[in-house]
Amino acid sequence: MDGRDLVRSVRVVGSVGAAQRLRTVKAAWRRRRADAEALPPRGPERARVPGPVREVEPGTGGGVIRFNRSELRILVAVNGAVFWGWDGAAPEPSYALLGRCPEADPRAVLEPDKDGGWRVVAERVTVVVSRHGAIEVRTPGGVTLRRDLPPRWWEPVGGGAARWMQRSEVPADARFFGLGGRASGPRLRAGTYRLWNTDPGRAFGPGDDPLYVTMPVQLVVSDAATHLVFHDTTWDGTVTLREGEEGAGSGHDRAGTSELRVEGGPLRCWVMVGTPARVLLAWASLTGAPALPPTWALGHHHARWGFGSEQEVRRIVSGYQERGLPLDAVHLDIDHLDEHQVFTVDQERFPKLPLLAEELRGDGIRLVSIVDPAVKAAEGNAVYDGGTAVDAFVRDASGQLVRGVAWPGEVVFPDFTHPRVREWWGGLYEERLTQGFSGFWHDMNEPTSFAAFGESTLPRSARHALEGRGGDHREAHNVYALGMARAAYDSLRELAPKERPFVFSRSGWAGMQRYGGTWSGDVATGWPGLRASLSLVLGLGLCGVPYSGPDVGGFDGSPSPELYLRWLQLGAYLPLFRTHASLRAGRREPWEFGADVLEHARVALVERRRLLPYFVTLAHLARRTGAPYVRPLWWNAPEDRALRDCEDAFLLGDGLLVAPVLDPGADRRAVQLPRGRWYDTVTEQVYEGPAQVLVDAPLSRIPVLARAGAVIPVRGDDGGLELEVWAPARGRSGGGLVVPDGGDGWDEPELERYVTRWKSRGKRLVVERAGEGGSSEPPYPVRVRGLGERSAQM
Ligand code: NBV
Repeated sequence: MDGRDLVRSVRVVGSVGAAQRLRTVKAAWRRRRADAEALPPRGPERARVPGPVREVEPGTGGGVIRFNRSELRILVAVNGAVFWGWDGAAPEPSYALLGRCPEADPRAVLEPDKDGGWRVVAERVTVVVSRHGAIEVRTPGGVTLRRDLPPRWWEPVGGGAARWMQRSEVPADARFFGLGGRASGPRLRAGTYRLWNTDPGRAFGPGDDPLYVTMPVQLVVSDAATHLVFHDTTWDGTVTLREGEEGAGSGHDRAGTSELRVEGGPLRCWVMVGTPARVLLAWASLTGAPALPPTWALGHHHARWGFGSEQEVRRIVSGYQERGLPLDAVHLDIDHLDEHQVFTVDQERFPKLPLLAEELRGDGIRLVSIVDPAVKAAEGNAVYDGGTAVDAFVRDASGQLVRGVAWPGEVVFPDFTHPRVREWWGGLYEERLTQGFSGFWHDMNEPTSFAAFGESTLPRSARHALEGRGGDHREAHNVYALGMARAAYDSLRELAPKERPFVFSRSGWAGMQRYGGTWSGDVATGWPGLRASLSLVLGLGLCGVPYSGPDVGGFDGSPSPELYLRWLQLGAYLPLFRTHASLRAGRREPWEFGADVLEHARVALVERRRLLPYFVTLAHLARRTGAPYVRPLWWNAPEDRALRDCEDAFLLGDGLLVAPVLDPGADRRAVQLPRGRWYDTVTEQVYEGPAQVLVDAPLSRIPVLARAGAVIPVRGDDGGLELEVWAPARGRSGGGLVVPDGGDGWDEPELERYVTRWKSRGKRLVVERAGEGGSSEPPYPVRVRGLGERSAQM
């Protein structure tokens, strides 16, 4: 920590000193008391299972199967997804779907199965329901992908929310992914994962769970097929996973299991079956297309808690400019606010913010503002007064405002599950736009309320509108941030209609991609934190949230020069590429780690800028298809078990394979290659997959391989678009998609398709644009690489 940081942190610690500590003690007691009064401990409960089947009522796309003690509604939708809900639960209302429930597929019919069971046969999946309510999901070829045992409910005898449990079996070879952002993945090993958005309260590593974004979304990959299952309930719960074991041909396989226990809410789920790409497409069609970030948001961002003044922001920006290092956005944290109050500016330290924003914009750099949901509970604070006027803040069961503690001191929390509150809150972003901000960074929205003991969030008994249905925080907690993101996104579309909103949010839930992305949160500085960064991005992508990235360098402490560099090199290939650190952390500017690191960091930053058109293309493809930019290696070959178990490398789109260095002291690393020919993009050395190869990884770069035949749009030296083409193997062809940058508005650029193939018996490589009226010359300069064909000595 240097002198400046020390002074700043002393100032903050001083201000969160004794008074704040006392508030957190009081708030914790208040929380405990409120819950004890409004949510008495569970008394005697009655267990229930569906019992035997009684009657069946076929309907379009499925029907209703009545059991003695429950009824099951099944629906096959036109996008191939299957829905079922127990106790008659329907797909809507749903925060994940938001009115997007697809139509029923009239071709799917409910018909009798053997042993008194029933089945629905659809194009891509068959669902078989046994006479006691076990449900099997099978491929059209008849392989079972998932078997849900009959569920079990526990109902309080005196009434109230029923808890429930659903146990499922998956094939012995299956691997689990998803459940939101998990630090210990992307492959989720045996363990219990909680479904409750949580601020861990300190910098986290791979052992910390849950984190800020949890989702009841599992992606299960097995030899027979991939399936995604989404249990559409926002309530607190746990998922206990255990991978299966194969009996090495002995016929004694042990199935993998997943046991979901939820504290209340409907027991209903969606299942999608197919290839990973098909499944993610169906998921995006169900929960909404990922928002397209503005182009500048695909560049490099520099953030810092504790810039502390306009001068410091200028100093950092000049530092980048003087050294010729690309920079596209600067983020201002809570230290630019007036006493940490949301939608204010500290006029002493940031007296001319709009001017600063304008100057930066002139240099192609955008300003992003942090936005916390907690509002200082003080009359005279305009946001508090405005919110009070529209009755915006969360109340307890007796109708009193719920008071918590956050950075500004005693605070209240807007209820984002009320449309009126969202509208009011959304309007507040106008002030931010006037200050010159172009993007919004939602923090502390799990929501977090500091507490000396117990959970750091609102009382579970706190009341929420839940779109008019009414309920408490147990149901609203996990969708709190989703509502905040929706409020911001919807309003920004009106306030600044010419630009696509840029909103990213620490917490969220299924469907959050509609409004933007997320970031790692406070990932701990250290090699395990670096690994966790990749786990989060991959896992979130498989839950339909393609835009995310870590705090490059880690949130706390001081990374070694090597760790900082390796983090920056990884970050350069992730969708959100942002350097950020805590108030008390050491420096994070590329020039603070010595001359060598600066030069290597420059290479990474310049390469990111060169790849910007590729990122733009991937962002468009994510929006149109649901496919994440960053994909696990098994994306196109889920049946390849070696790839399925590989967690330290990823595909960036179809064309590149990135193998970050995640361990100290490495100057080469093993890379598991998918099938086909791959080129090291720096040495052009050729590798043939499937294979595990050893690749050079000097400090100056991490290995990035290009798929033979790939067409990658890059930024040429003149700033225009160029096509980088990696020669297909002789006799083979290749290609790639390009979506040109249509600016930051709402224009829909056309998707361009390029093909590469050998002609004249392997003497000439042609690159053509494929169109409806035949092929044509590409309208951009083309650079072919990999023609030297240097094979690796293996
Ligand atoms: O606003 C301060 C920090 C922010 O820098 C960080 O990125 C968030 O994850 N914020 C958390 C609140 C304080 C954490 C100790």
